[in-house]
Amino acid sequence: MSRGALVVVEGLDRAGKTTQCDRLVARLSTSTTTKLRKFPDRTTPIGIMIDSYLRSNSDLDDNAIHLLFSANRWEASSAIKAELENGTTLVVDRYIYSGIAFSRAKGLDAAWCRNPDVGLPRPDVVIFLDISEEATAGRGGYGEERYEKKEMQRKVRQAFKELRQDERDAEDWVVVDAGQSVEEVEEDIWRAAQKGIERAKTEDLRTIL
Ligand code: NYM
Repeated sequence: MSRGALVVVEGLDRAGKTTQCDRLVARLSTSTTTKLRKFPDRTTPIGIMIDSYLRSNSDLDDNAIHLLFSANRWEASSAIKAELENGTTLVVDRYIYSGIAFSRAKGLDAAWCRNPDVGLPRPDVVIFLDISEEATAGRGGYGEERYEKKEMQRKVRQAFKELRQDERDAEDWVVVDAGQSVEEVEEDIWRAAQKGIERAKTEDLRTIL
C-alpha cells in the first residue's frame, strides 16, 4: 500500500476553497480513504486564540500571530504524518503558504515568515485558486473577518505570486482559474490533484525546506 497524498488548496479569501475542497474530498473518497483538514484549525487552544484574533475580538502583534498560525500547523504535524503513512489522502484547506502570504502582505520579512514552518510535511501538490481581489469582493460574506479588504487581498495575491516562484517548491504549484464556473474549477482541481496522487505513489513524503 502506498502512502496517502498531501494535497493543499490555497487562495485569497472567498476564492471558493471550502466548496472546492468539499467536492474534491467527495470525489477522491470514492476510490481512496480521504480526509479534509483546514488551517487554521480553530478547535485547539491555539486555534481558539487565532479565531478570536480573526474575528477582531482580540489584538496581537503581527509576529506573534504569525507564530501562532505556524504552531497551529505544528500541533497537527504528527497526526498528518501518521494519516499519510496509513494511506489516507489529505486535502488541506490552506497551509504554510497562507501563513507566509498574509504576513508578507503586512510587511514582515520573507525569510522570517518561512522559518517557523521549515520541517513540516511538504505538500505533494499545491493547488492555487487564482482570482482577482475585485471578483472576491463581490462574493457573499466578504468583509466579515480581518484581512477581507481589497488592498490587503491585492498584497496577499502578490505575495502568493512571489511564493510560486520560490525555487524551493515552485514545482509543486498548479494554478487554477477560480473565476470559472464551480464545475469547471472542480475539473481543473481534479486534474491538478492527480499530480500529487501520482507523486505519493512513487516518492517519500518530503519536508518543507
Ligand atoms: N491565515 C490563515 C493567515 O493569516 N495565516 C495562516 O497561516 C493561515 C492558515 O486566516 N484570512 C488567514 C487567512 C484567512 C484566515 O480564514 C482564515 P478561513 O476562512 O478559515 O480559511
